[in-house]
Amino acid sequence: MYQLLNVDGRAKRAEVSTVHGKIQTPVFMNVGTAGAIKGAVSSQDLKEIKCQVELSNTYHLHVRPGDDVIKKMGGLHKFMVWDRPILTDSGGFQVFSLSGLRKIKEEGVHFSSHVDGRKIFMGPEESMQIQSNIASTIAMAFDECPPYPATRQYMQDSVDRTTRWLKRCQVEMKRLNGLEDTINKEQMLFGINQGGTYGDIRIEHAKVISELDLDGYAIGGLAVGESHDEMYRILEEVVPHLPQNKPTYLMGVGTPINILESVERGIDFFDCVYPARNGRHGHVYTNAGKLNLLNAKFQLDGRPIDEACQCPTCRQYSRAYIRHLLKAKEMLGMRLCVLHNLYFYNTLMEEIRDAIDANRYSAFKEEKIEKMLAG
Ligand code: PRF
Ligand code: ZN
Repeated sequence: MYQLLNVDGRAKRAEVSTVHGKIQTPVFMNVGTAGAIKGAVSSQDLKEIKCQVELSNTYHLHVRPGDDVIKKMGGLHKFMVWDRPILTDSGGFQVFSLSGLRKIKEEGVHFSSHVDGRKIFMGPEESMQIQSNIASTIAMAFDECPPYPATRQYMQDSVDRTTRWLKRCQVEMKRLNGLEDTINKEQMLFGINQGGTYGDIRIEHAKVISELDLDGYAIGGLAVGESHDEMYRILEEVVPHLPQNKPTYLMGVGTPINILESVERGIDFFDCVYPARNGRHGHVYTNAGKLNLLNAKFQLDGRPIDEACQCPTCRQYSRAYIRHLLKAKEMLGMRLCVLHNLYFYNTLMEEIRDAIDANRYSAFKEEKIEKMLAG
């Protein structure tokens, strides 16, 4: 259930109700691909750094430990000790980006596992079955994320197949939610809009999938190599054709500036590996831009990463100490940077929500971006 709380231009402030509690949007989902945020971050840490939604991957959990294991252990919430919402990506995108040889057919995709090379088949029904076993709060439809660039003909054929797959996902999800031994019988399903940078294909696809009355709508196939301006143009064209009374989710995006710009174009949900990945490399975000803590100038710097930050890292540790840990390859160095970065993103989303509530989003966005670029 999507309750719109305020609209400021095209920016939306809403509350999404789920069986695992309410989600305040706009929201950034913290990526824990295989059931854990990389960098030794626990589920308890996630609460401390204001994470509302954890995101995991169907493909990774199917390959290891196996969704049958997760089901036997009572579902992913119990398994990873996390009681807030979990969104699972469908496997489509990961199959395309991770596995070597793959063959796309009408029934689904044949590919080999990146762990042991074992042959695996995944189609819309398999993806729904795996996500039902994982028992996430929100399941994503099984789609193809076409490469960039792709010819118009390839794109049209791919989008048409993604539509047929979506209808099969919807039928299968309804069936699974009605089964006696399904863990989460209220699992939600989000459809995914595709079409690359072809505005007309995207709009037509958005209209078709909007008819299906899904629980939410994602925009996939962006941030795959096109320019930021092209991505923003597509959002301006497509978002108005998606249901305004449902959540919209921009998959795999992005930098703080990408998020600020996309909220202004009507997006509610985001996810991205950047904060965790950058943190593991000692690259940290501040309100005055990014810092590389490996830089020699931080050797004797007793200040926290960001003076204004209230995260568990900044409340106690100095730049100099964290730099030392990173240099010495101590795991704690990565962990402290990842905690800070995720807290930074989650706090940015809080500020975004406050600005929309106060009808000052546009001015807030301009100020925020100016400061980040000045650093
Ligand atoms: N499809 C799915 N997951 C995704 C994408 C997509 O297109 C993207 C594209 N940025 C990220 N994650 N299923
Ligand atoms: Zn901090």
